[in-house]
Amino acid sequence: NPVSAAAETIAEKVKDLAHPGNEIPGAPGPVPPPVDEPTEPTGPLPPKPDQRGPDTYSPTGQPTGADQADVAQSGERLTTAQGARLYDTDHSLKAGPRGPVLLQDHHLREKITHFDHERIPERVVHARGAAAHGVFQGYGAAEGICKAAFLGKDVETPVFVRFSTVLGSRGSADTVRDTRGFATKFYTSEGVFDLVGNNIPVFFIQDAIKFPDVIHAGKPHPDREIPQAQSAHDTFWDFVTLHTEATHHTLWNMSDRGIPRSYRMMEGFGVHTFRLVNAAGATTLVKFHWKPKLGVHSQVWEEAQITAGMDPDFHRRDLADAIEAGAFPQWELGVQTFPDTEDQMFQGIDLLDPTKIVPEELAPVQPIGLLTLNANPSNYFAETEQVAFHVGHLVPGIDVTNDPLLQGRLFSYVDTQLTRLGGPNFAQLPINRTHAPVNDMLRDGMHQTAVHRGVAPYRPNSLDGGCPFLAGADTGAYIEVPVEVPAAHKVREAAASFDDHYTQPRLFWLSMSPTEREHIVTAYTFELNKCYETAIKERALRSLANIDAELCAQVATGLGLPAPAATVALADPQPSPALSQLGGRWPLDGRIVGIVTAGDQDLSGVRSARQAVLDAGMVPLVIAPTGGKLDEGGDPVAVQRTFATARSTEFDAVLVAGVPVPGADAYGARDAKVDDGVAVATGIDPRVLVLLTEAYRHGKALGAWADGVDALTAAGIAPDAPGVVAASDADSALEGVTGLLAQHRAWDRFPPAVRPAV
Ligand code: HDD
Repeated sequence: NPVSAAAETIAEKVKDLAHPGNEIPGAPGPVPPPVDEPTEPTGPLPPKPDQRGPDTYSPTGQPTGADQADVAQSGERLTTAQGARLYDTDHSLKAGPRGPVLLQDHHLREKITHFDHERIPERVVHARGAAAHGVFQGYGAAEGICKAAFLGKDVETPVFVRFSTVLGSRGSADTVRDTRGFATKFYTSEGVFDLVGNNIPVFFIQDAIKFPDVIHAGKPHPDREIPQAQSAHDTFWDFVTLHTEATHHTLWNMSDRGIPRSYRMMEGFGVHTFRLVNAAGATTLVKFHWKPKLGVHSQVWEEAQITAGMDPDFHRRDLADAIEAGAFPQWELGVQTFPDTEDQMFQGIDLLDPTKIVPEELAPVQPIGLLTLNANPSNYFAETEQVAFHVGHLVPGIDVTNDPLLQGRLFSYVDTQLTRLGGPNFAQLPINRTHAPVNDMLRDGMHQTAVHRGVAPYRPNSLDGGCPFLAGADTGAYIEVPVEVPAAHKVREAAASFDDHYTQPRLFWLSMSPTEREHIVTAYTFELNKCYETAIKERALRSLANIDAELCAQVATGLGLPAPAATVALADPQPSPALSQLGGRWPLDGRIVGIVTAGDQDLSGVRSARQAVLDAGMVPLVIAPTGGKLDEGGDPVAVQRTFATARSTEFDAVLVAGVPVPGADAYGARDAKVDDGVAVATGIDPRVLVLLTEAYRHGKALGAWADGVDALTAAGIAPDAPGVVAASDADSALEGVTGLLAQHRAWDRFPPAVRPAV
């Protein structure tokens, strides 16, 4: 009987699967006895392709690997999504050349339908970003306090870093005044570790429950949806003056930290205190810092505003250009360490309060590894847009603390990504895939790309050989530190130590140089003058009075309002010199030097300056009246910018090549058409005058040789003014400028040269 023969075969096949309830009804032969639940492998396991981890396959089902390009466009012929080759993608299928389009055109419908769905929701915060691939190399210095494998000596870990602004939407400008995100994904051998930080070490709020409030206040007004990517409006200042805990972060935003020169020149901070665990189980509290090798540098406010119009992609371009040119940006990862005491305080500073820093002079930042960004993304959407960071992505050796802001973040990230990335399987997207083997029991859901095999995605099981098994501490499991939870009542309260909102803002203010203070005054004055409500300006002044009387008085003058007295006793904190950006000399990698020339005069000087700039690891951009090439005896010099496309804000320093005497047709002069007094008098193209005066106003190093000095003079810049090098030849002009550039700006031009009329 064929039925009982088939049953016999099946029974034969399952006889080794010792599982009660597996009996085939009516099947002959004895059913094997049940065994105990397995707890470890009983022998070598058969290979299980479904457990190789989703990173082993590309979304198109191709095995991935270093030699396997994970790209759709690798084939020679255009196809549909189903792989059918196409002979035309430019014409819809029509009933005759002038006839109606036919609904049956699958390619037309597929192409347009897919396009219609190309956009996904942008991030609710940090929508505007730029990213790069790189490598992190551990120094081994942290091994005594942290068992994470990627911190081991010379261990190299691939990373992906995304920088961002916070408030603006995806298409907003890069150089707005804002906090910058600095999020790093480490693809470690023990799983993904994300360090999701900012370029400012404190946060606006102490409890995550207020996050929607602060973001609603900072985003454009709900009625007109303006202003875009700015904090200079009533709702932002309404919130930060009503929540005095926001004073510290706001002060950092109003300082030069709010307008970085480049992503490559920003510090990064983990903000919260984290808990590290070593191999013996001992714990240490730490704060993470990223220290840029190029130093911390900023734009000046007017420069940032002009850049937002002239080149809204300034930071994105700067990062990509530097990496493409081989000027790989680097940061050292460092930690400030604190004993893991019961109260989690350090010298009176509450380590669980995210509005507080620990000055570096009290707890030095100890370097534990080096980050190098060395490759640009190949596809913005697939990588920069789809990357999903999460403060909860931790590896053994790194644990969280009870900081209430951090605790709320632990919930928010996956939650927002479920919507943004359209379902629960975004960990399978190539950019999010861990490089460690994956053995989860997460199944199905929207956009599932793994082809899981086996029948038992649950444990314990006896059908898939009992796999997977649990790991212990000795086999690399993530073990939460069993920190004692003090007996307490349920409350909606913060610790009393969270109440001091002014000592640290005062510490920051007192640590600033006079120039940086000037910039802070200008920033508050600008932003508050953009508010309409007098009550908000007055409240802001009351808050400033509690930081410093001079700061308050200067801003009050600019607002045309009386300066109020402080309502708290001003603290007397020790200033922290590490907070100031001024001082020091820094590498010049990737700095942009504009070389202005009126045409083909002194081309040998231009050539030599260009070469010297390149030799110094910087980028020379030749600026001439028109594009094309400047020729003089067969060795042409390419022009990168014309007088119409160049704006001072693009350059870190400007050199002016030797030109004919004033009054001649120098610099593409338009003296006949311009009725500006200076331009008419000198014959210098007015756009060159704007370029030079702006560069001067923004504290940039300026150099000129031979009669190029006349162009400076025509712009009202004395050859012996601070930060100006008037030389006889190109080489000495560049040498002087390089020396100035190492300090980032000609600081002695500020103040009072750019002191605004507040
Ligand atoms: Fe956040 C994104 C950094 C508080 C909720 N956050 C996001 C990004 C950075 C930070 C850098 C962009 C990551 C990327 O490039 O994809 N966030 C911070 C820091 C905070 C902070 C340093 C305080 C110390 N964040 C914070 C709180 C909440 C969130 C308190 C919610 C309670 N953050 C989010 C989010 C985002 C996000 C809504 C938006 C997009 C995303 O996560 O994937 O979940």
